[in-house]
Amino acid sequence: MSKVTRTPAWQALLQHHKDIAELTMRQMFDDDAMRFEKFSLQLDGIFLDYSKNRITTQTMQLLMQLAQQAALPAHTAAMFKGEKINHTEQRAALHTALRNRSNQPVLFEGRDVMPAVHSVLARMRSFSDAVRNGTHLGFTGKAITDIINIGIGGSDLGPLMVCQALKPYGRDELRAHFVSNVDASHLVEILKKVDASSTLFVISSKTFTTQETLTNAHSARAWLVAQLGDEAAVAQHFVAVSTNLAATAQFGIAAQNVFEFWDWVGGRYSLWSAIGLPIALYLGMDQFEQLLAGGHAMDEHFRHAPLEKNMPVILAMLGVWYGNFFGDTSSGLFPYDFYLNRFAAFLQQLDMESNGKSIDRDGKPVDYDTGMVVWGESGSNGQHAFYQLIHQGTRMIPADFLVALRSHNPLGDHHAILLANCFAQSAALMLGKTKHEARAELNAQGLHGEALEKLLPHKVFQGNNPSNTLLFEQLNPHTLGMLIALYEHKVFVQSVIWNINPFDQWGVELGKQLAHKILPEIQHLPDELKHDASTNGLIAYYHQHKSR
Ligand code: G6Q
Repeated sequence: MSKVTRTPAWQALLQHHKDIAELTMRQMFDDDAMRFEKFSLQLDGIFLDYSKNRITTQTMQLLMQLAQQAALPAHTAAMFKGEKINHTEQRAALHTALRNRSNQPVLFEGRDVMPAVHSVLARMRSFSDAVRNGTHLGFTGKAITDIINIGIGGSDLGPLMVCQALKPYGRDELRAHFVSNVDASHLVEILKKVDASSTLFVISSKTFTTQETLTNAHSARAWLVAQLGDEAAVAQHFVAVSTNLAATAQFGIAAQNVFEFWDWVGGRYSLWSAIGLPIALYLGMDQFEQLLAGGHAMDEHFRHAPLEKNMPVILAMLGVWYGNFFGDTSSGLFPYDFYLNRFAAFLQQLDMESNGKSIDRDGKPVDYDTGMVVWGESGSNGQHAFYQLIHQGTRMIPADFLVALRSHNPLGDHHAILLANCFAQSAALMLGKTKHEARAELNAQGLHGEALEKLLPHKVFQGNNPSNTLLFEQLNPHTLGMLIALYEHKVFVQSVIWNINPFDQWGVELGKQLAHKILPEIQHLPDELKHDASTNGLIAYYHQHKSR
């Protein structure tokens, strides 16, 4: 038995799960008029309703005991203190320092990292100001109208999601585009939309060795030089964001055009660093700093609020409850907000890359489940597609609903309808529809006898599907910063319970290695292929058929 499953709280939760597995939320709401007040929390304009969960007061107490017994407060302190908690890479995880808005120093290996953080932020400010106010011009003297970020994974998803989420804070004359896929179609389709003389490329790569990014960057560079007819144009149109200054120099980007960050910033936690440069360019540095301030506000809450009043801890422990005790394998994220279209994709990386681990911190295989599959998309679209499975499928899928109280586009009844749909779905998932209710409904529609009995089972909804609802005033940079940090810390808390390292990603590295090995064989068929029969067969088939 592992350390985690041996804890008294884990053992008690196993028994408690048996005790309450049959309880319905419908019943629990009927029995307790204060349930909503009891299981909800408000923080700086974000309101969390977690009353629609399969929990009692005792459940929450036991979950918080589990967090204590897993030494969560000590692990949290270690992260904020810059200890090398990413032990497989011997790195700290100090993304919180990037958004540290206090005057407190943050030490890493005995040195305060804040002066370096502030210096890069100051460079981001002066560069983004210069681009936005027309001081930094293209090679032919034109103002920049289009920014193209070239990066992938952590060097793409965060800035892309934020730029989309905060579109109302951008301005029409400056557009942000994101190229990540090595499939040339991605780059080509975006290049069709822009004019080289007013386009700025931001090459974002922590390592500056990622095949997809470098391939796209080289092609973009060739395109720009061809369009503007002069190699010298590159200096005005290319900047880089990286920790690998030797590689950016080798690519030909002058030192003054490189924005640095550090190996204590994980890729999927890097939007707060210079990787956020496209955000600063697109929205302006003031808005970027508001985003940082939102992240910092959540950090302060996470560090100092008691566990039972701590938003990331509550969300995390509910996830543990469903994943480890109910055996759920996936969780949904449904923002009822068009601008949060890419939030699920961002969270998918954050959560699944961080907690998709099966070896614990002591190097032993875990004997319990870790990260769940995270998926979702914005509502109400999902209602017309996959929600059916949550309502009437065989699996329980805990879900988070996110919705703003005020829309950026108050048009007629649109927002009221959006809210109504959001609230109605979480209610329906919780309540379901009993046989009795379904029968009454069919009766009212004029159906009786055998016909009714035949249809009846199909009209019953089991309900009791848990969800959280996060309400926020309006999707602004501060709120978004809080929401992102909320989920970052949720993921961290779960990693502590599961005793795994959420900050490495050897699976990503594996992909990077394998592609390098096969590429030469795609380019030229060798005399002998030494992979498994399927891979050999695919490579051979490609060579036989490519010319047709
Ligand atoms: C993130 C992962 C991964 C990474 C990309 C891009 O945490 O490590 O998604 O961000 O593979 O890596 P580079 O930024 O080094 O190009």
